[in-house]
Amino acid sequence: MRAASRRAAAIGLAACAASACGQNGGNGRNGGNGVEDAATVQEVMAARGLSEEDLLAAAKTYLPSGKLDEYVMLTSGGQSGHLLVIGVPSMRIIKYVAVFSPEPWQGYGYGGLGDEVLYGQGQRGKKRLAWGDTHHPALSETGGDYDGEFVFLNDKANARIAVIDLRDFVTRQIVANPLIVSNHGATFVTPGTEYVVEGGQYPAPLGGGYAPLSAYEDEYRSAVTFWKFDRAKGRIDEDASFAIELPPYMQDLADAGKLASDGWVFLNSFNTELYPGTRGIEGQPPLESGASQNDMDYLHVIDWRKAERLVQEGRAREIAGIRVLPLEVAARERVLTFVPEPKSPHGVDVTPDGTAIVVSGKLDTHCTIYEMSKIKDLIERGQFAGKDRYGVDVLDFPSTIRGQVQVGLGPLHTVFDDKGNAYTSVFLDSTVNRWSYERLDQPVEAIPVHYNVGHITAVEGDTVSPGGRFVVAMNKLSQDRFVEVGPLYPQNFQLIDISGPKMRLLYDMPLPLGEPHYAQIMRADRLETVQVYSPPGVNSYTGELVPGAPTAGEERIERNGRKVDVYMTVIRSHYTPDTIEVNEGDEVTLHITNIEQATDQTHGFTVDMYNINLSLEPGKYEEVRFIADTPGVFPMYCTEFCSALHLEMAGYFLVKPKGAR
Ligand code: CUK
Ligand code: CUA
Repeated sequence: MRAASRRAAAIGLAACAASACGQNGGNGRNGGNGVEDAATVQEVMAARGLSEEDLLAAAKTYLPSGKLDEYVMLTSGGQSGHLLVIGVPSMRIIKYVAVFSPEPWQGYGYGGLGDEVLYGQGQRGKKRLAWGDTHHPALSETGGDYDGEFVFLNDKANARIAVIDLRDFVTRQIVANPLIVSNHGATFVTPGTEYVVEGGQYPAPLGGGYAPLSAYEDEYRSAVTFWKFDRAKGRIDEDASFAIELPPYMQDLADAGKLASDGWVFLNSFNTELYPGTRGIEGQPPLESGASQNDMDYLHVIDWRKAERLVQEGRAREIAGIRVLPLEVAARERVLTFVPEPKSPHGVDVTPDGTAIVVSGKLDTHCTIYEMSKIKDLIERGQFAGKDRYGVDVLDFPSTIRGQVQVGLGPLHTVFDDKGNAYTSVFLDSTVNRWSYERLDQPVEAIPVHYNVGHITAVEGDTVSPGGRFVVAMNKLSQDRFVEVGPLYPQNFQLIDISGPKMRLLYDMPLPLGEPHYAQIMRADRLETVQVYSPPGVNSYTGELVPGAPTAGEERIERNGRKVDVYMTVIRSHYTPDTIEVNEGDEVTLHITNIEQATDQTHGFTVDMYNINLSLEPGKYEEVRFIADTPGVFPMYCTEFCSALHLEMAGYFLVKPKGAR
């Protein structure tokens, strides 16, 4: 027994299984022996047991020092509440962007101006929300292509949406949806980013409040919200936004139509059984099985342009401050139409040309491909197969489809390339399947992935002009892929080369920060970022120059009774002033400008024991307000190694105890 497993047993954990023990202990899989003497590629291959295919994969992903990635992948950070930026094809992590959770390196949530975004505008309920369950980032689009300006991100757990500005990758806005209590079909944008779409998931009384589960069918509802995006301001305009009331089915993923389907939004659903769980009644099945009885659920087909018009005509009523188009109006005016979809679907994805909608059923082995022209035609002609219990028209399933493609067990999500191919993640089979969405009779090619792939993402693969070349399988499980680090495993992102006639696996990347769901891959040259805030004194959370932000020569400490205002500048390698003395109980406001204008000259700032930490990028302004309630001597210092005299970049914050002379 190896020492490590003896210790694990001794502390009451299960001794690691044979497979795991072998793995960390040099079973040859990390194969390094002899490589130090290898002088040629052939010798390295022999020493490390690499095949030609391995070398090819390395050559396709490796970037020599100083070379940049062609693409950036923006991925949700799952339960971490962050957004991640990863270079493709190198799969190097470039940045975590703090969105719904505090992040000390970025000084987000530790006393500075980011607190207003994180703990101010994004709050709802009585508990302070300090995390998000992020699923789907959506890059802003112009004409159905990514434009590199903004990215939106949802928080499923608290029904919130964030706006991140891609000029500096800073979260500018968090909007809480007062109508619903959870979302999932979020975020998705219309092709011109007119709206950021947020579909609800678990129904509840609209606008909050209580209703017993016995009133589920009558009083519980869902909604899809169309958040109006004001591009010039870079903000969601809540007053110009609206929602559509939906039946209390559990809505799942969404996608916006484009080109041939522009003006429409598609939203999946499950639990058309309207089963609310056991309600504590003995013998009732759990929600899982109660919600999986019907053979078909409803694809929600939403005419958002018509909805927008009806709202402008005053047909909405206001709930919790949002204009909501009532379900009966949406049904009568055919803003909302249903198309049956195979049992408990998950992903709904519109093809690049907008002519078809691919729905993948978790409990079905097919992808169902709906034809937009058929759906539109039937709606226009008023030809319906029936109505649901809420009066929504239901189309005839066979009349709406282009066809079905058998892909395997548990298809989830589909993305596209530039050659008319679709790529579907197949969860239970653990494969990525390539098939033609134009010629449904073409054979399906499968490549195994490791393991249990959720979402899948392709280069610009959900736009009107996909880039091809790479797909990333976002796998849920990673056992036996990486060195074991305990029972919580990373996710495994696998980079797949799709450029050739056969798909090839290139790279495994552990993703150890939450469980990302969706990601988008964009050409890196679409980004136009700022390197410094100029002129100095910019609040990075508003993007605006702050009047009165301290500049060189204007540093001072102003006292007004119990209020102390400190106007400080920061430059290599000192704070001015570097001594602040206040009295216990004083209300202190620090106004700090990093007056550096040189690239990459970031300083940090902390006041020890006061839970304050700031990141001061060149030109950034920060403001911290707090009560000096703990007397004592507290070093303030720079938390970013910025110069040879970084350790000297410090000072003292002194709090004189009450009654001291
Ligand atoms: S997802 Cu949200 S449960 Cu398949 Cu888009 Cu992971
Ligand atoms: Cu400034 Cu370290």
